[in-house]
Amino acid sequence: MSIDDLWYKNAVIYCLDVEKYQDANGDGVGDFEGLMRRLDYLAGLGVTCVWLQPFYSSPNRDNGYDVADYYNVHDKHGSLGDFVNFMNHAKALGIRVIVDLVVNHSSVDCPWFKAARADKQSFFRDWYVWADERPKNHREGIVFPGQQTTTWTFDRKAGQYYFHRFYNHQPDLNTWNPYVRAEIHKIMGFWLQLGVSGFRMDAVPFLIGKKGAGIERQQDFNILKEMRDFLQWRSGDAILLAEANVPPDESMNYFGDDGERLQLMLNFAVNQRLFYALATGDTEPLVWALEQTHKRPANAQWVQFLRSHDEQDLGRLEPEQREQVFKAFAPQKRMQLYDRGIRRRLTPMLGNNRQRLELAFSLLFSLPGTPMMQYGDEIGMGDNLRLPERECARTPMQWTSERHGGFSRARRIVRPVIDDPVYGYEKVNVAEQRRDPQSLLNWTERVIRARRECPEISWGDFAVLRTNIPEVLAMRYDWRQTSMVTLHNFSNHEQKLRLRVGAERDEMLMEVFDGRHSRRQNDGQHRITLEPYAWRWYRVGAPDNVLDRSDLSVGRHDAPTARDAGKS
Ligand code: TEU
Repeated sequence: MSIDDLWYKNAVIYCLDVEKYQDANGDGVGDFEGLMRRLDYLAGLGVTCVWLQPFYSSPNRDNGYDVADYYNVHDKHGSLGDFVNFMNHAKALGIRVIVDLVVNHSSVDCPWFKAARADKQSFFRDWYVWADERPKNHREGIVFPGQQTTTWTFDRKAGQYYFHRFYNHQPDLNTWNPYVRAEIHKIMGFWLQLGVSGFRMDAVPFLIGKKGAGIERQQDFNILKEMRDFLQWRSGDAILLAEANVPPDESMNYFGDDGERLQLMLNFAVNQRLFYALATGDTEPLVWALEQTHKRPANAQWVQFLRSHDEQDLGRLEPEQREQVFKAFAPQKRMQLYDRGIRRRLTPMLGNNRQRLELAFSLLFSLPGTPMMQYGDEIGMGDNLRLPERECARTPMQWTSERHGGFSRARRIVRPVIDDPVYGYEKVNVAEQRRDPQSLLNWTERVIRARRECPEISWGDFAVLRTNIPEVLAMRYDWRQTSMVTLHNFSNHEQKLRLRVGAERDEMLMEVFDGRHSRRQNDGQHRITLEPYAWRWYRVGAPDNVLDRSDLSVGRHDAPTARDAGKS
């Protein structure tokens, strides 16, 4: 096996919603035709994998996470034919596509639910979760506090209560029913046949849970193994990426001890502590999360991300830590959401400060794992807090300074494009930033290029290096005969760092971006001055070593061993 076979390890994932990306037919809603025309933009940026948020037939009461027909494209985005055209162009450009698999629940508009509620004897009745009485704990486990008041709602047609972990228009599927499991496989098979490279699995901890009134917490991880087996019989190199916001010590249950379940998991543990570190300069909880998520099977991988399409969840921080992040990044109540998170976009959270944005992106692209970016962050898009809940950060992509930011030529569009004086489309757009060599867009493109040339980060083992400055995160990556070192200064102060690298040939550190190399001092340490919020990526060793390793990235080498891949 070569490095290219485990393509997801060194991928750059870009998450987008077809509805908000590009409208080609002028009806005000983004579509596959429009997205297809923008694929060359994504290829130019260096994206290797696109994650599409739900584009299926849906009443769209939760941004498409309420699916009515799992086997179709919503007609506002085009037809299945347009989808296949889009897939074909993505393939031609070498871009892989993964799609959201939302099978913890369906929409109330799904024909399965319609049949289930209409008739107690229906084959579909047991596809959902029912109770005659409303369970006493029906307020426990609500996901959207403030918007959702219960997890059990009475359905008059059915004459019973149904369970819904999320909004009441999203009845939970009974995933312990073998027919439901078979249907999930069928859905996967359908989209695999159309060429997708895998799935971002929504709400995995809930999906595998046993559901019902008065049932003790019980999870069936075998569901994940069954899905993985099915997936790989149908398409050997396809992947499952889990959205599972669970404590680090539960993560091996999702990967499986021998990597037999899901290949990828979003790293929520690191994500929350990363924002705490950005807010306070205190890197200790981040180091803890990195070390806690160090262990993984050789074929598995963490996905690192900054902001997503959801709120910035801070629910796993200590209350006082959470307060500090709120104070720094969301000081007004209207910027916060669900008592646990922040609903703003990345750039406004960081005060539109270029140094801090670069620091955040440098971390995204150098923390151990596969980076995933949210559409629009590459140009520093803002948010519109007048829009409700999480919608504020889901506005149309800003392409040009024309009307609606070049997203659509329609008079009215699906959501207003941002038009405030700081983040409005006239100032912040792709066309403008293309012309400016120093723009965030061009800078991001350069970082992605560098990142793709650094398989040590995604394939190697890593260690956090202890230094004299607690506000600096210093890391070393080792893979085969090469090593890298990254430094990130979370503080607003210049720092004089003393660093012991502890790798072979560490007398020279060769900086990847600006060429400010470092030579080891007689006492065995490097002395490096870091400006406020500065970051550095170094290759360890003199330039000949740099040449050696370019040979490693072209895929002529064997599969990693467990030792290579950071088994601890
Ligand atoms: O989110 C599932 C989920 O569990 C989240 O609510 C998560 O716990 C929370 O946002 C903390 O980050 C997914 C989608 O990402 C979200 O947009 C949907 O609303 C939700 O599923 C329901 O389908």
